[in-house]
Amino acid sequence: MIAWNSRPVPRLSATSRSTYLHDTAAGRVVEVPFTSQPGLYVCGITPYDATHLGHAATYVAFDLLNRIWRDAGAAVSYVQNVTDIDDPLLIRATETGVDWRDLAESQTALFRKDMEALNVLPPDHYVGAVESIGWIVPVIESFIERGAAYRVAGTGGEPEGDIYFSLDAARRRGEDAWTSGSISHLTEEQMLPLFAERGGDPERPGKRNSLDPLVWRIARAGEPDWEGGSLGRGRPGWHIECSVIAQKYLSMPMTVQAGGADLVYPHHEMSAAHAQAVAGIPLARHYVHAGMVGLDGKKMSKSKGNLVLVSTLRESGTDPAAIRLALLANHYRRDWSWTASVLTDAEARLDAWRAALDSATVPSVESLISDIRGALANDLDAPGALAAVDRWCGAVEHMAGDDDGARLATDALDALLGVRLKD
Ligand code: 5CA
Ligand code: ZN
Repeated sequence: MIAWNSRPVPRLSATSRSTYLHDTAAGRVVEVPFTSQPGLYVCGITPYDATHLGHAATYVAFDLLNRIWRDAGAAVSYVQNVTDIDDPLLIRATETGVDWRDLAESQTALFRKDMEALNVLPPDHYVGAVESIGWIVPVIESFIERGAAYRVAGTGGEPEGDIYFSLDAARRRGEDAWTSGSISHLTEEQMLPLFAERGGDPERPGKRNSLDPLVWRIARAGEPDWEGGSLGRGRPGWHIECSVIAQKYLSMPMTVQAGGADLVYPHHEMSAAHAQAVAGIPLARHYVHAGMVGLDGKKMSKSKGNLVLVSTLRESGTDPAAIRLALLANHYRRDWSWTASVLTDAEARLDAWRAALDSATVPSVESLISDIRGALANDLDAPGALAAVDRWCGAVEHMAGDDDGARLATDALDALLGVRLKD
């Protein structure tokens, strides 16, 4: 798939340095030493309600990681998927009477525009589930051959041939480090309701373990299906999609697997289990998760009818740089709620920064850059970085003179925070 366009990123002079990130699997902030070619995978959208502010907050958060790695001189490999075939997409298409392909295409197009407006750097590989099916099928075939996956009989109106990954088989092979709470640290009792809520089917008769995830859904009348070799026609499960796409484009283990906290279990744990079963190598060195964004204290979801879309704000004339600043004002790991004042505060801040940067006599830009870098390297502390810019802007003197400093500061805000004061 084609990603979106990147605005040129100003280059600042920099030296390599470590980043500190909260790793969900480790349960604490860990040092991520500098590597010249880090790999980053951020789970992409299921294209049916793009792009709400929760999605946007997650992509802006990991855009900061991409930016600070690049600033430190790394050649980042960034991969993102689009879940362009899955049950929720088909359900929405049926509900709205739209062809699922048109829904996916139009929502992905909208997402691209939103990301570009928010100045989120595009992934190097932007990959759809549909275009990955040819790589996924042989992986599942090899699971079956090695007893890592099994077919379930047709029962209760379901056809025969759905294929599930066997957690118990993985456990017997000693791969349970990746299947039993290694990332989420949940007990099986805690996993069960989450598994059911997040696309799993614990009650499906014939499964060996109720937490086994679907890897291949055999063809059904009225649903799209693809050639599946010895699996039979069908379509892939969700976790195998991200696992295979990540393994195709990134060297394993990748540096950081990222997404919202709703993906810790089962999605990231199962994707990691699949990767371990393929190659005996962990999927990622670190698993990093963004908090959930709500609206006025409630979870933002289509079913509650309380989605705030980036495109709606843009259409009503909101400056995308203000939306980005509003998202950055909340630490990525917190759960927080969008309110009208989050945006008005960001607009006021943007005006203050623009006014300060119009001035010619600015305090030391080196200290500003080092404060922003320091804050971001400390578990992507964007609010800390914004506070440093606020302080610096407060010390600007409004006098005529040489404006090289203002130019450098403007470049630094663009390169490190992705906030463009001028277009
Ligand atoms: N296609 C899958 C990932 S492979 C998916 O979760 N799609 S999504 O459209 O539901 O979400 C896209 C990304 O936004 C995911 O990383 C998800 O964790 C994140 N996300 C979804 N809702 C929120 C929210 N309310 N707050 C923060 N991040 C969110
Ligand atoms: Zn994913």
